[in-house]
Amino acid sequence: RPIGVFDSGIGGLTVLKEIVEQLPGEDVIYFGDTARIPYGTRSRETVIKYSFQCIRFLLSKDIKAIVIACNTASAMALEEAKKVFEIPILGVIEPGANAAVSATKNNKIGVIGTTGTINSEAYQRKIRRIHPNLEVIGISCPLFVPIVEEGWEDSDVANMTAEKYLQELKEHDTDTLVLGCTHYPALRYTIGKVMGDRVTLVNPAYETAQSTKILLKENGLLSEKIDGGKYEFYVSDDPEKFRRIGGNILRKEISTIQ
Ligand code: DGN
Repeated sequence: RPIGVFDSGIGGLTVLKEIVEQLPGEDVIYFGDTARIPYGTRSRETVIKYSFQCIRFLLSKDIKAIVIACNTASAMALEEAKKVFEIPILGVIEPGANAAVSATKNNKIGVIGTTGTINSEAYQRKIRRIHPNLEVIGISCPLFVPIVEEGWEDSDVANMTAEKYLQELKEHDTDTLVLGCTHYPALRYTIGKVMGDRVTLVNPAYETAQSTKILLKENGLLSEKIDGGKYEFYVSDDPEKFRRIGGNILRKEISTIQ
């Protein structure tokens, strides 16, 4: 049976990409809620409602586990979803927080994400719960998502925007930075350049694929195939845009979208 992955839209393909690389034998059904993106500016109630609808859609496809690829949905809806649905379910926050705590040497961690993710304090709380003495600074970077969706991730605009958003983290001498939004791994070269070599960038998409493997193994659900996973895509609007930008993120052509 496949793994179900959902996101507010296209960005969650950065998580799918890691699952494809790290778990090549797993079949995946991906749902992108492109009609209702962005989740990042919506209230907690709305994000929970939308996330539950995404989960119910995936459950209708007979999946074995769910990965919430969207940071905003993970921040606001994961705990609620775990109470309601019995299927193994994983978000991106905990894997990202764990990796950040392991990486920091000076105990100063920065987290960047949508306004919803940062204001929810989900990363900040999770990190402090793992290690109460860490300093965590959260900065919302709402302009990064449209920059990536324009394909401008390595441009002057991206560079200037990153300089402005990340200034405070540089002043605080943050040595570890969590890329807490699905789109931000696409900006890692620009962000890395602005933050400097000393700073470790944590990609929750990568960490989530690692945690997915562990979750499947613990539940005896790991596929017996070692490669040849099949991928099915569903979107709630604009399949053409999904194909164009999504193909770019996945670095391969998305043939069927429903
Ligand atoms: N997928 C969202 C996230 O990771 O927070 C970003 C896109 C959005 O809904 N704004």
